[in-house]
Amino acid sequence: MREATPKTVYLKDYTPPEYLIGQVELTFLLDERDCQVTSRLRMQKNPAGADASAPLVLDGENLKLESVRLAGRVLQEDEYQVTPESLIIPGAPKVEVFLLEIVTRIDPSANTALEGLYLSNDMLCTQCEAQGFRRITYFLDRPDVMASYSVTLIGDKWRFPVLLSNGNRVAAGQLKKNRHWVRWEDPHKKPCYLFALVAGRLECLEDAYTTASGREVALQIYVEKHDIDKCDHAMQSLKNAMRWDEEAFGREYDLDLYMIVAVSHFNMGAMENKGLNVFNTKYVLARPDTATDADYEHIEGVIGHEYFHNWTGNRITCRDWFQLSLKEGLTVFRDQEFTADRTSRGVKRIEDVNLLRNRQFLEDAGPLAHPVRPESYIEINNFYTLTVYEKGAEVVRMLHTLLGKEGFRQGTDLYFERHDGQAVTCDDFVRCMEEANGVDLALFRRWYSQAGTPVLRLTADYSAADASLTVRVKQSCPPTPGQPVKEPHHIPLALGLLGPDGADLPLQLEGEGAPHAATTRVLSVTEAEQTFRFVNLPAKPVVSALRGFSAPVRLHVLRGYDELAFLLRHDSDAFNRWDAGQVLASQIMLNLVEQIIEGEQPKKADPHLVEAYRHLLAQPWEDLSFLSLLLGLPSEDYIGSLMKIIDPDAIHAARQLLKKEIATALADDFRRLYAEHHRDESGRFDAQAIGRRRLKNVCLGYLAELDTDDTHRLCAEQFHQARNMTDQIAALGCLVNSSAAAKGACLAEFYEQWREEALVVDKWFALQAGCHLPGTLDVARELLSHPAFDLKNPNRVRSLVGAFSQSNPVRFHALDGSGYDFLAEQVIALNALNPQIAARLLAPLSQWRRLDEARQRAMTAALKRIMAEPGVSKDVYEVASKSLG
Ligand code: B3K
Ligand code: ZN
Repeated sequence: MREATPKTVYLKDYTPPEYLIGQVELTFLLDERDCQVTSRLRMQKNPAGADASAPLVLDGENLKLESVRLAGRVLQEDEYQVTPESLIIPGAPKVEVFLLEIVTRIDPSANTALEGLYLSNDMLCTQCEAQGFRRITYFLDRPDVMASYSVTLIGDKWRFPVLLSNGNRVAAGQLKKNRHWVRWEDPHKKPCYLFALVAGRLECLEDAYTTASGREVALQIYVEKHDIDKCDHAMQSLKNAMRWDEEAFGREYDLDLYMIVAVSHFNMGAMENKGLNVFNTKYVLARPDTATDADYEHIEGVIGHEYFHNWTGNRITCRDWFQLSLKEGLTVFRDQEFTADRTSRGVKRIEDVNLLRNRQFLEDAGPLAHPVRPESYIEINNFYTLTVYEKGAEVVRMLHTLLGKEGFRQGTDLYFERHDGQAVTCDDFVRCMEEANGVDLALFRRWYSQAGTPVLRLTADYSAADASLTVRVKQSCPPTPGQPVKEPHHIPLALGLLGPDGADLPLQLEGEGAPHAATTRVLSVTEAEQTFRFVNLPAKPVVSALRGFSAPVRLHVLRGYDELAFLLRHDSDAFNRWDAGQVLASQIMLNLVEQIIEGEQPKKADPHLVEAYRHLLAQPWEDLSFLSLLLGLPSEDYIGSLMKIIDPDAIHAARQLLKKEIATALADDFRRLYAEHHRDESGRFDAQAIGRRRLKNVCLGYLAELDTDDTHRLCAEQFHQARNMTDQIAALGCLVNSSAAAKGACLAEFYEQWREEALVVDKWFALQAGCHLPGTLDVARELLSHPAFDLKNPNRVRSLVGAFSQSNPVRFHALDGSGYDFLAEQVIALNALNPQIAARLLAPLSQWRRLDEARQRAMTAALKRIMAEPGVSKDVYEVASKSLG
């Protein structure tokens, strides 16, 4: 147990900084174990500070302080105070500008938390967001302190031939004892969380980009030597992103150089440091034989995301960390739009909503729920959440929906013009949207302050007598921690009406002279209950509501199987078409779940889904990726989220039964489509080839459910013949989850083939940990002692422990609690090494209230065991204590 309860930080306590830093000069004497950092800060008291007599308090953690010099004079030890988290200088000048020089030493090799300066393989690199800079030197480590930086890196020429930092490389030279130095200057003022340095033996892929206004930008991707053949896709993605931001948002890049470095040890996906992005290798490296189509798409998305931060995050940053969604929600929205424009808009929307509903909705319904703009935190790293990122992006998307494309662009233009170079708030962003469009978004702002997923209930009554349809909408929002009562949200409800032939009908509201120009219109729902009356409808229409998932809400519309099948067949809105299939499948599965819970052994599911799929498979299709999604069943987690008390065993059994039934009934169709689309197009990444692979592998997935010698052969054949990772891993996944005798041999073969490719080895771990068959926990435990397992590498931890606890509900929730024990043990081991990753891994245990009593006991016991650990980090403490409630 911790000795003291860690401190909570509140948004309401925000005050401007007491001191400002104008210029920063940093000199690093680089060494893996003993790195000396000299920091020269030009500072002054902030006239806007709240306390004229406040001492200078600099943040710092895990630093060895060597000396402090103020205005040229070395301070004596009684002139400053050092605490575990700060350096306090009471005598700092109150009026004039002064120079503060601090020398500290750090040990990057001991830094397993991967925050601050650390060692990844043999490379030195940094991660400063949110509060890692204070592990490099004493500083005002907060985003509203923006300074210009000059950085000199000094290191051994052999160990660190490449020396990188933010901005432009302005000077370099040789030193004695085989050392050299490089100086970097960043002309743009920035908060310290955007500082970066990288030093190591790296190879570089170079290219160039000419901006819309004709400036030349050098592009460089740095990787370890053996990875240089896997950078082409990342480079192309970067150029695509740069062009897209010019076209879609009118934003150009602002330095002469853009660098990306890929590192193997990284807590998150990537980091947008000014001019020097540091990336998890997972989001850079790709070759057709090592990366799947999904990997390729994610790489382009993340490269885009970090690039887009240059304007939404770097040029305009956050005033404080409560405003994190200002940059993250907006930038996720931007990367979603980028991918939508580059691939298929409908498919991208479905994938994004799937993530939101499967994961963010759970967060919003549990003890860790928080608003998009949180009001308090213990550890800010715990708030890089699906709510801040994905729901935050939905909030931005709703503004886009309400204001229209043009209005939204006027809002962002004003935002960039007004706030360039500033550290601002979510409210500043909304104000730009309001002012550019002459609208009042007072109610809309509740999306930033209220947690929880609103529920929208919709009923529609048709009157043949006056050819009208009355649509009634009721909204509510469940209580969340600290917010027992909610005000209504401003919900953009995009809606269409389908006629009996499935075609869209003209939309005319009562009182309007003519129908609306478009067949989808956005209704503004702002009250707890509202009614909309559509007229001129000679026959009863079917309502297609929340088209494109126009708001992050749970929609309830009472519909029969026939109406859902009708929408799945006809809706012109890609998202709603898919969603009708999801609702149909969910209802059928929930029915099976109920029967199983009541002790009946259902043999058959309702035939509506099979028939709907049969119809889909008989159609000609342009977008095969879309068809693949239409054929996908809702996840076990999603079905669980629809139940009062989750029964993981019954859900799994029901889903398996339905899958097998579909496979049996439609085996001929799946075989035919498989044969039609199975061809070698390795290395082709156009929409058609990707669509064919996707559909072919969905067919293979269903066929594998039959679990016969014949299907085992088919999978093994694909596995052995595949020349691209999409096909190889899909086939291996089928084998691992089957009874095929060959699966052990195939797994071993795969490992031998790819043992040198860390990212592929991650897939090998994840596949085994995600296997839904009994015995998986034993396999996972054994894999902990596999020579390739490494608790210090977050990707590896996620691929084993994360895959087991987050993608394998039936084994994780084993009734005897063994899955929870496994997770608790790993969280405890990680707590000492990497608290950020430990806290993230532990989140599934927060869902304990949704399960039955026996599981509740086991889950809370696991949480208590974690809390009782001596030395529990504040990251883990916050998640575990809030989970227990
Ligand atoms: N801004 C970084 C996240 C840093 C996480 C710190 N715990 C990645 C991104 O969202 O682009
Ligand atoms: Zn981001």
